[in-house]
Amino acid sequence: MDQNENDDNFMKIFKYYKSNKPKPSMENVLSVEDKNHVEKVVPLIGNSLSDNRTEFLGLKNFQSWQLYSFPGHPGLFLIRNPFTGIGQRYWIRKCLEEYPRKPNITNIDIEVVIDDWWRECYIDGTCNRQLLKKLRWTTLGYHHNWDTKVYSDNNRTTFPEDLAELSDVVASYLEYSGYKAEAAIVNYYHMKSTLSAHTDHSEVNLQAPLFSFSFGQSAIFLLGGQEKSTVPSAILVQSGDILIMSQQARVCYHAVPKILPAKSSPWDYDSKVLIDNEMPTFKYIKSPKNLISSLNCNTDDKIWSKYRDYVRESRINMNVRQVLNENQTNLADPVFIDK
Ligand SMILES: O=C(O)CCC(=O)C(=O)O
Repeated sequence: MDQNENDDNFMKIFKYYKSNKPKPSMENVLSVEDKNHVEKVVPLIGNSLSDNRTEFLGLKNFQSWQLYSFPGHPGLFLIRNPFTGIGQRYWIRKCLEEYPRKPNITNIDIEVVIDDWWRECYIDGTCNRQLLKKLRWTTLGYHHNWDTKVYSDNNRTTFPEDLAELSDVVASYLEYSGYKAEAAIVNYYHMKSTLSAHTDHSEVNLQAPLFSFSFGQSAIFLLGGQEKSTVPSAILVQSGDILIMSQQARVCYHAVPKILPAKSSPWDYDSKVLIDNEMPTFKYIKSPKNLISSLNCNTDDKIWSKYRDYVRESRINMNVRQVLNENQTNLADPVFIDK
C-alpha cells in the first residue's frame, strides 16, 4: 500500500459502516457486552467511594457503574449506562426542551432564529415534524465556532448548572481533579445521520478529558489515531453510555458513521419517584428542590410521550469539554505553565 492509500484508511472504514447496501458486519464492532473482544475491551475497577449527588442527577450508585478501557486506544474509557430510567428521561428531555432555547445557539439559527424550538415544534397542538427533524446541534457555554474553530469570550453564555454538576460527578468517579465543564455541543441524529471524521482541538486545555453522553438510539463510534491513515476501531455506543476521551485519545480522529436501532429502551425502566428528604451539597446547582421536581415530572407517561416519540427514532449526544486551564477564568487570562 502506498502513502496515499494509507491516508484513506479512516474514510474506508467510515464508508464501510455507513453503507446500507451491503449492510456492514457487526463482527468487529467492539461492544462491552460481547465476550468475543476480551483483549480489546477490558473492565476496570472505578472509584468505589460514593457520591450522594448521584441519585439526584439520575445516576445509579458508583458501586454499580461498569467502567471499561480499550488497550488499543490509551485514554479512551466507556462507562456502560450508569443512568436510572428516570435519569435517562430527565437528560433526554433537557436536550429537547431546554438546551436548544435562546441564548443557546442551534444550527437552525442561520435560517431563522427561534427562541424556543421545542415549543415551536408543538405550538398548534400537533407536531411540526419538519421543524423537529431540522435540529442537528445546539451549543452551550463557550459556543463552538464551526468556521474558525476558535472559542471567544464574546460568544459565551452560562453553562447549564445540571450538566456542570453531572460532569463533575463523572470527573470525581474517574478521579480527575479540577475538572470544569465549560462548553458542550449537543448533537441530534436521526436514523440516517452521520458525523464525519474530525478532531476536537479548539479548547485551550487539551489535557482535560472530554465527556460524551449518549441517549436514545445506538451508534457505531469510530476512533482512530492522530492521522487519518490510522485504521479506526468501531465501538458500539448505547443509550446512557458515557465515553471518555482523555490523554492520547483526546486528540484522535473520531466519527459516527451509523445510527442503529436500540435493542431496548432503558428510558422506560425503573422510573421511580425520588424523595427529597436529605439533600446533598451541590457544587453548581443553586436550587436543588427544582431538580427533584424536574426529575419526578418525567414519571408521568402521558407528559413523557412526546420525548419518547423523539428518541424512538433519534439519538442525542451531549459532548462536554473543559475549555480553559485551571488557573483561567476566561480566554484573556494568561496561561501559566508549570515548569
Ligand atoms: O455523537 C457522538 O458520539 C460524537 C460527537 C462528536 O464527536 C462531537 O460532538 O465532536
